[in-house]
Amino acid sequence: DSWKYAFEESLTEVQGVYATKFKEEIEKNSDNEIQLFPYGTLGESADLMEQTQAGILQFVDQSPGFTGALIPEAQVFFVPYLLPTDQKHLARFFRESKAINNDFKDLYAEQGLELLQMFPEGEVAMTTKEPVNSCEDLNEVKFRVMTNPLLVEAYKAFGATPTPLPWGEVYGSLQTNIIQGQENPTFYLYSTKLYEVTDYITYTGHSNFTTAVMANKEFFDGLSDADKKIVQDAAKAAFEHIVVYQDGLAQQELKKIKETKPSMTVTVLSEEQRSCFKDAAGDVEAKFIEMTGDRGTAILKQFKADLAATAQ
Ligand code: 6CS
Repeated sequence: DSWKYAFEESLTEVQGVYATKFKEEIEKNSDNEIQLFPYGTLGESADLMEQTQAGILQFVDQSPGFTGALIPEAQVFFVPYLLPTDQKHLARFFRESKAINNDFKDLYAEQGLELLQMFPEGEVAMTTKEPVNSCEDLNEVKFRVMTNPLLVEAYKAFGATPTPLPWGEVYGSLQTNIIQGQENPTFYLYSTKLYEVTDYITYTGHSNFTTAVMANKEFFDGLSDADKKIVQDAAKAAFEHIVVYQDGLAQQELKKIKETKPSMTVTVLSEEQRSCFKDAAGDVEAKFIEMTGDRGTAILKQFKADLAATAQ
């Protein structure tokens, strides 16, 4: 059969590297064929999700940043400082976490989606037009976030004026000064040329970009057991592939940004400078619980237990 797989990035960005490996594995191990649809071919992230739920697409990569309204618990990724910055710890967490591999699977299933894999895309950095050395510097800054209610709350707690926008509007809105800041992992700042429309990169350590690959559940449930296993194994193989692929990627891409735009100011905030961002985390966590009730509380608890269990 021929299956369609859409994602939110280009073929050479992390989601594209994942999708390419997934396709290779499927095609190597079965007679099925995967057709890849990178960002821009089928619409914004929300459009891809609609098409997947309608069964037009068989596979989709949608980041929790855009899944918040559909699955409120998926907003847990936006509680600041919940995820570690250490890549090895993150990989172990995504590989072994019960919250990720069991609990979230059930929540996605309720929405007609078979969750295949969640994976990290790197520490998120803020890029802005003015320097950011503390929360005060975000005062009056219209800061673009993905369309996720908890991310809006996080940036409110950081002191900014959060502006939720789909990805396609970010570059132009920075260019025309409708927004003055946004956050994304380092590789993406380079690949999408965000450095052209912002002058400061700031690392606060508050978040790691997470994404999720899933299948239309009706389609997945209709597969033979052998095909189900091929799909699941391909998702795992692609995970291990992008973990290795991302080793050193952020440093490498940051170097390219500095070479291309020597005037770019890059700052890693000190512990002291981070304190107001860290202080905001408690409020955001409380908001998460307010938004998601008992189910969110249970996920958060499991998440923390899994993070502790995979710490070394
Ligand atoms: O900020 C965004 O909207 C985008 N960022 C990444 C790293 N991937 C896709 C997403 O649409």
